[in-house]
Amino acid sequence: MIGVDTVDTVDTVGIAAKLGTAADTATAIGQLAAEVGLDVPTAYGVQAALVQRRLERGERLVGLKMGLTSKAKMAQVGVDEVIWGRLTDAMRVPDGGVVDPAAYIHPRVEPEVAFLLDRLPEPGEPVGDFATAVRAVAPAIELIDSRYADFRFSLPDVIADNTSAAAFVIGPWSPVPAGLDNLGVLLEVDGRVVQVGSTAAILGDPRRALDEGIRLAGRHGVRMQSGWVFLAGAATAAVPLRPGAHVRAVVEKLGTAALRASS
Ligand code: OOG
Ligand code: MG
Repeated sequence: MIGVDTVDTVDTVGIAAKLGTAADTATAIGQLAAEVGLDVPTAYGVQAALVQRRLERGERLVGLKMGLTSKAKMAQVGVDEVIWGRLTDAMRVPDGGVVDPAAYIHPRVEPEVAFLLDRLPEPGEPVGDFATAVRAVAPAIELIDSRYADFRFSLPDVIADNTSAAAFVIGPWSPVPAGLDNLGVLLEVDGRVVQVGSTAAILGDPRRALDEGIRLAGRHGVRMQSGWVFLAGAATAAVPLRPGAHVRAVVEKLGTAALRASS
């Protein structure tokens, strides 16, 4: 169809409804990008429509998350491009809080570093002074739950699915430390260390994730706001969240974020 843009031929709202229902009913669906001809820009359009459904039922946008900013994550899911997604207030679980694993399809947890955003540069400008752009940093846990069967997806599939975002926990905020680029990261389940990494795994330095987030989200007209949370991406592979599990993410110098799964 000469002259017809994919954006016009793909039913972004219909695809978003499928993904939204999959999440609401904790029922996996098959991958759909290849079948409907979803490219990356259109997939971000589906993501916007998917999150719009949440906003229409009263949720608030509270931040952004980066995905696949570490090699460990890229290797785990077989997609090697940095991606970004949107966070709403309903996804936030208090530190030490409880989640019901049965509310998700195949939940996984991963250790992250969170930033509390302050004064951000104009679109297209580099972050410049990180301590001006970011008010505080914290250890965090992200709970991801791909809506696709077997946690398998292509790049446009995972973008459309809001980069598997499902829930997140932020530990105590600290002032921005001098260096963030080589802090030890542990993920513990029931007191046992299950993943070990370093913040260096996150694009060499998690501060780079913010530059990437501003650049990539800016392409879609999304501008981050003061007071928003920013998840820089997991430093290690994610692990399945089993009923009854006690999960802790420990980041050197920043402390611990914790989560429990009901049984
Ligand atoms: C995609 C989301 C990746 C991260 O921190 O790398 C992500 C997925 O693994 O399902 O959140
Ligand atoms: Mg993540």
